[in-house]
This record gives sequence, structure tokens and C-alpha cells, in this order.
Amino acid sequence: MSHFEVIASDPHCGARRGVLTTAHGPVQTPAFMPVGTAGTVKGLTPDQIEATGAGIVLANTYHLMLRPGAEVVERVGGLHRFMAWDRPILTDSGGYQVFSLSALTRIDDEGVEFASHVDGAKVHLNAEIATNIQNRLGADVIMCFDECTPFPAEPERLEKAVARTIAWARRCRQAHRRDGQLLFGIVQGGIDLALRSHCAEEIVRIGFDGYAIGGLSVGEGHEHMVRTVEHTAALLPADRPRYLMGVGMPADIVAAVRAGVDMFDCVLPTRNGRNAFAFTRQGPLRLRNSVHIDSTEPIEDGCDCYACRNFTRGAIRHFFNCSEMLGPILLTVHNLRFYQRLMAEIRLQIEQGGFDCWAATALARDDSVR
Ligand code: PRF
Ligand code: ZN
Repeated sequence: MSHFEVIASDPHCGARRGVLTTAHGPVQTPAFMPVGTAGTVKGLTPDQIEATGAGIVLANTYHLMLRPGAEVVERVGGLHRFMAWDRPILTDSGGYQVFSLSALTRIDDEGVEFASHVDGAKVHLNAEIATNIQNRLGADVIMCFDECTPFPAEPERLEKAVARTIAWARRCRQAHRRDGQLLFGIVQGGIDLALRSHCAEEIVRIGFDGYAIGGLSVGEGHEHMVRTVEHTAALLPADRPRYLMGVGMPADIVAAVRAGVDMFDCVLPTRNGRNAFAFTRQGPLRLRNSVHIDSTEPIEDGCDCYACRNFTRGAIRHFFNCSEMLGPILLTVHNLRFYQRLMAEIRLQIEQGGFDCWAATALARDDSVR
């Protein structure tokens, strides 16, 4: 039995509605994964995460290997037990976080050496170590160790990163030991379409349970991103899930679904929520703004989240003003619910055959979804 089934496709574009089957149950796709970097979606209990409609969450190898360490998570019963989250989990390999968060002290074909952002200690990471740690953490889906290049990048740098990403993918596949745990390959190559083609071809040749598009949302902008995603997604096997890493704004997600992407993760709903920024269909709201002082409106009219059912904009503005914990918590709940409602609408539109048309209007009345 296959672990991924496409149950409906939009006849007018690449969008698909699918189900990814994991050791901890099914994931309805297109899916958005809230980011639980250090084994927690910041500020929320698992009950609250579940209430937003999330079916799968993401955690980071990079953070968990530094603190508390894979051995500790393993000793206390694995990542699901540790997070008190009994549904699917995906771990990222650290291949992006080492490049974005740490001071790299060495990078070569073998792997990377970096100074921990926690205590400066020298840490070694490579394909085998990243795979072994993810095997021990025990997520349902794990990622290959890759090299994510900055934007813009010199052609030689890009080419080298692609060669390494391919070689490391082969080593990750070899090192993968845990039954029932899906391993996804990652395609790199910046916005160079020829390089993307080459990388996709090699990664598909190695063969993985799913395929991710990495190296985007690093400053290239919406148009470049969409063009690269459309090009790359079309090169990936139709019967395997496609995951666009670290993306993005609602308009980016809608455009990527059009191109045939099935999975997403992004810190925007959680990070922006902690910064008093709310996503709404009527456009963004900044809850610190004094215009909200006396407001008795919910954050978003028509939203069914806990925050919107119980609190006024005025109260939430006050919580942020006083640095009360509840402000960030309520906006995180709302923003994650906003993202999950968007994904639910996308799934329904694909099932009903109206996605392409809906996407055009959703994108046109932008501000709203942008
Ligand atoms: N690689 C990995 N994780 C990632 C990315 C990547 O390229 C991105 C790209 N923005 C986000 N997360 N391993
Ligand atoms: Zn809400």
C-alpha cells in the first residue's frame, strides 16, 4: 500500500487533494504544518494546537540535538511523548538552520561544523548524523540533510550546494534505519531552473517517500519563487507528496498549491502572532495600534477560533500593551486557525473542482490574502 494517495485533482491546474498516511495517522493535503521548533509550538498546549485544525507539526533537529539532545528525547520515550503530541510529526534535518542560525566554522563535502547558538560549543553535523538523530527522535517524516544557499548566490556556490545536496541525499538514504518513518529528499538550486532540473532528476533517481523544494523564501520574491516552484514541482513524481519548505505568505501557498505542492510549513502565523500581527481575510491587523483601544470586535469577523469567540480586539491590544502572556497566545491561536481555515478551503475547492477559479479571485483581492 502506498503512503500517499491523490484523491482529487483540479483539471485546470496542478492542484491535488491527497492523503499522506503516516505511523501516527493520516494527513489531509494540501496541509500546513505549524512550526514547533524546540519541541513546542511556542505558547500553545497540544490541545490548543489540535483545536486550530492542525494535522501535523514540524520540529527541528538542529534545536533538539543541541538541547536536550536526541539521547534525552529517546530516553523519555521519543518525540511524540516528549511533545505530548500523538499525531504526525515531521522533523527538519538541520540543513537549513545551521546555515541561518549558527556561525559556520567549516563546510565541505563531508558535512558542516558550527558554533552552537546556545553556548558556542563546536558541533559537527552531516548526512549520517542528521539521519541518525532523526531516526532516534522518531518523527513520522524526516528530511535529508541539505545545503540551503542564500539569495542571491554565485553560480559556483549554487552548483556546489546542489552537488552536495545530491551526494548527501544518497548518504541519508543509506543511513536511514527506522521502519515506518518516511524519508523525504530535498531539491535545491536557487532560482536557476536548469540547476533545479538537474537536482530534481538526481534526487528522484535516488528515490524517496516524498520530495521537498528547499532554498526558496530566502529573499528572491514572490514571482521568482512561483516560477521556480512551478518548474520544479512538475519534475517530481505525481504519486509522491511534494513539500515546499518554509513557505509562506497565504498568497505564496495558494500559488504553490496551483503548481502541485501538497505540504507547507512556516513560522509566519506563530512569529507574527507573538508580534501582535494578525492575519485576517480583510487584511492584516496590528493589535498594538491604539485604534483598537475601545474595539469590541473580534480579531476577525466570522473566525471560529477560541480568541475570536471570546476576546475583543480592545482586550487583546491591552494584553500586548501590558506584556501579558495571553496576548501572544491568543494571536498565535487565531493566526494558526486562519492558516488551517485557508488550507481547509483550498482542499474543499480542489474537491469541488473550483480551485483554479477560486485561487484567481483569492489572489486578486489581495491584501486580503497577501
Ligand atoms: N532546507 C531545509 N529546511 C528548510 C529549507 C531548506 O532549504 C527552507 C527554505 N526556506 C526552509 N526550511 N532542510
Ligand atoms: Zn480567530
